[in-house]
Amino acid sequence: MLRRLFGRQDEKSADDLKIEASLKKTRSGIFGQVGALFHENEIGDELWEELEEALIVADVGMETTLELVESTRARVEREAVMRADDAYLILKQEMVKLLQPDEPLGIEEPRILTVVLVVGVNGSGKTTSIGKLALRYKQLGKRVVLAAGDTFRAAAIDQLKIWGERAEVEVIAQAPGSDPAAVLFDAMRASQESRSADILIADTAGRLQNKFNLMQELEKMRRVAAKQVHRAPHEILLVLDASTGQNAILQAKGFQKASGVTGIVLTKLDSTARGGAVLNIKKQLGIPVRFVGTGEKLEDLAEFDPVAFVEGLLGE
Ligand SMILES: Nc1nc2c(ncn2[C@@H]2O[C@H](COP(=O)(O)OP(=O)(O)OP(=O)(O)O)[C@@H](O)[C@H]2O)c(=O)[nH]1
Ligand SMILES: [Mg+2]
Repeated sequence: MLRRLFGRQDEKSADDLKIEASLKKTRSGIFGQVGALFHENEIGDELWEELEEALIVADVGMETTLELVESTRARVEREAVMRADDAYLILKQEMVKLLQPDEPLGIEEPRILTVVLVVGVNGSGKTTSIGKLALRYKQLGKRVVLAAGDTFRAAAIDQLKIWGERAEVEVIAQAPGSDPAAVLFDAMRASQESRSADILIADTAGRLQNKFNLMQELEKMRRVAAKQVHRAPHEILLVLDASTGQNAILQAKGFQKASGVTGIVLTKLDSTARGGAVLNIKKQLGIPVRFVGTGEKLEDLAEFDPVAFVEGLLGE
């Protein structure tokens, strides 16, 4: 039903199924009770109050919860909806609306070279997600090259090379300790010249959003990229661990300020019951979630889809 309302075919895509499966923990937690609220109650103050409580407990965040409940309630009243089932559908629609990105993802737009910079705190899943993205775009027929911009540890370069081998794409690296901006510069040049790549994805070292010098380093990478290719980096993807809750908002604000962020990769959705935080992230930051990590393997990545996400969260 939700799908039909958004003009979608009834068949679920492979990505939709991954999203649904990775939300199992979240769905069987507090979100499982949201559906029950609508099945057991008539429309009225009690229902709205209980819904508010449930969403706050489910990590949707106070402000986002209040807005979501208010917009649902306003529509129920305006449209003179009488049945709780129909009100439930309106809640789902309001959630989808909240999650809908303002613009489509720009990675596949035709350009000389698309440059994607991947940033985030330590251990959030950057390098893993880059391997997964490489496979995804390779399978879509793009020529993908990876740049080992995490020069902080030798092991980080090796790790990216391993993901490059798995996805069967080339990795351009320099010695540990090299300037990450120089690595990016060289990789961009190489990608344009002999390799004629379509997409260059650059890894970066994990860093805390409040470390000024390290954030300056990202800004330098961005400047260097912009000099080489018009409007590069075209996407700056912030990788957030789905289980970090409220701290994810702080991380996003810090990175947004220092390096700019165009989209979010939300990892480890499979290993947390806190998937509800996605609603809050979009509302508070206005940054769209573009991909979700649904496991540790190469193929465990899904392009984020609001309808599939809401269905995964609440059931159909
Ligand atoms: N379950 C699960 N684990 C994930 C996912 N994405 C990443 N991981 C795990 O998270 C851990 C950290 O992943 P990395 O890719 O090394 O993270 P990173 O951000 O590159 O880390 P640093 O380079 O040290 O900052 C690894 O154990 C990954 O297997 C995911 O979507 N689901
Ligand atoms: Mg890494």
